[in-house]
Amino acid sequence: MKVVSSEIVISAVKPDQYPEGDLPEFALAGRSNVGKSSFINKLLNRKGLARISSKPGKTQTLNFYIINEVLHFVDVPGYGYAKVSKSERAAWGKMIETYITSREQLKAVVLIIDLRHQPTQDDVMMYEFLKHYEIPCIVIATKCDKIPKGKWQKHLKVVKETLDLDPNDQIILFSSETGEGKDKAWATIESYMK
Ligand SMILES: Nc1nc2c(ncn2[C@@H]2O[C@H](COP(=O)(O)OP(=O)(O)OP(=O)(O)O)[C@@H](O)[C@H]2O)c(=O)[nH]1
Ligand SMILES: [Mg+2]
Repeated sequence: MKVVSSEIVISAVKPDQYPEGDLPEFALAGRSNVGKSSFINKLLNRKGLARISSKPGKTQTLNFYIINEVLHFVDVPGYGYAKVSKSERAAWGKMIETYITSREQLKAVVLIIDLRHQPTQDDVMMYEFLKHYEIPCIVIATKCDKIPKGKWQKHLKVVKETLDLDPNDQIILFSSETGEGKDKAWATIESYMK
């Protein structure tokens, strides 16, 4: 997709704040600090639209972005950040669950995984949660710039096996640094818009 416009619509914490209308929507999920906001910025060719931080836990609300007036991206707070209280974690769980299970416009979740490491228990739980609710999933194996190209396939295999990836779900090698996988990510997202 050639992006000609992108802007934030709203930072929401509850359903009555979600944007109205029926634009197809794609939500970003993944561990805190894995690169969800960087993925959005790379796809939109915008350096600072989605907030990025060296500190985990930067994104704390559901941030809705509108692209070319035809679709929404939703930046979701990351999971697995240790310095979060039990009550904050429960509030996060509730917010995500409400969004994912009730949002009819949600076409697919873009699950961001760090290609360098085996997916964590939280990653596996998130993937199983999505499969339980029959939400299509696009897995983005990011930070591939940190791994020599000759090892990409080996790492990809570990990610697929650990998640027990559904053959219907795409997995894409990606880097927000180099732009690797950007065209494939867009093509896959567009295939879910129809
Ligand atoms: N080398 C490399 N670094 C990346 C990549 N993607 C993200 N980063 C870095 O990883 C850190 C976290 O990126 P964010 O995009 O803020 O991560 P996030 O998942 O949105 O984090 P939270 O909002 O805290 O959940 C930043 O320092 C980014 O520059 C990538 O593809 N390659
Ligand atoms: Mg973020």
